[in-house]
Amino acid sequence: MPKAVVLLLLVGMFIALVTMTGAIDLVSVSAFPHLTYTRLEFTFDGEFEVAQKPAPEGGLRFVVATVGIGDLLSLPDLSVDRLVTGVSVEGTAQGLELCLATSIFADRFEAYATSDPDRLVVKVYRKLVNLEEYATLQRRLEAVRGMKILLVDDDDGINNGNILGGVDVDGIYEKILTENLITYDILRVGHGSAGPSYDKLKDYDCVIWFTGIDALPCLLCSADQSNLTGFLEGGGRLLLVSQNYLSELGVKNPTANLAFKMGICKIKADTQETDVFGAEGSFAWGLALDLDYRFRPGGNWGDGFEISDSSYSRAVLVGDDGRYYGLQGEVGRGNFVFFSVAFENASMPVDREELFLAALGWLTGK
Ligand SMILES: [Ca+2]
Ligand SMILES: [Ca+2]
Ligand SMILES: [Ca+2]
Repeated sequence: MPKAVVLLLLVGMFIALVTMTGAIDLVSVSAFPHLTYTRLEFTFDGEFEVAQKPAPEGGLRFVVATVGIGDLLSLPDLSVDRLVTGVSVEGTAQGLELCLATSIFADRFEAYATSDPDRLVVKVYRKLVNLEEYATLQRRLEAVRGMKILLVDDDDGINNGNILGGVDVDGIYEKILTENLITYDILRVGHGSAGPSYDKLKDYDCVIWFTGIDALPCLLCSADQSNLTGFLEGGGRLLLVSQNYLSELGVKNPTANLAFKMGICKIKADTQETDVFGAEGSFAWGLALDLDYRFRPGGNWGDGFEISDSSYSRAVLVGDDGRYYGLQGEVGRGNFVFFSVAFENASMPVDREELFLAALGWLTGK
């Protein structure tokens, strides 16, 4: 037998052995009720495969191919939840069956897996039964569509000319805008170049500017910052998404930069916070973002910050660590929304879209 074949056989046997002995357990089930959805998290102690199964009796049913229930498993009490009324776990021949009983208020749902810890996250959304609420959302969308929008792709990705290490995240923004029938112009900032001039910006009602994983020296250079400040002072609306603006800014010349005008005073760089929530009283109230960072291009180098006591800006996103990760406010006659997290890495596309549209909707209010 050739050596290569023997090696392949040995590798095959090894893989089979690992698969046989690699049974994993479901170790916890948690529920997190929110305003518009209920989120359930099933945490396993290893990698799992899951498939949805038809549930003729209603609700949702999933089968996890690798069987096992951990010793300390306790199920959350969902007796007062409006969307998910119960959860049950049962071992069957096909694998572990997870069943969620849903109420008549529940509508669509989404499920996705995350690693470290290995979790199955299921979100069950509230039905939009309220016509007034629906009309409000439609009016918001109409207002957003009414703006002349410039999308500034400053992620320093491959399509910006950074062919040796760029990661493009522009597709995420284009998809949300296109799917919601929001028209826009796009401008790609070339690798190593500054962004659009003030003269270019002032032709638009709204500028959406994102920097992806871009870092120094051309992340958001002083020309970009003064152009954006001029745009805001003249009455422009800005949505800025940058996970590295604050960390690269550091402490140099804080009085002259855009962050200072936004009211940001203290920065904690690159916290890698993974759970951020909509702040009460902001347009994001009730939303939550899971920010994955281990297995995604583009990392998660979000920066936490505080705002000065004299600032009228308001927190939009707050992290588990109590720091701010998003801000809304006014500069001159204009208004802005700033996210200091890798918004592109949100595990749940529907959260990302909801937050993005809520931000644009809030900008139209000025
Ligand atoms: Ca790009
Ligand atoms: Ca740049
Ligand atoms: Ca950063």
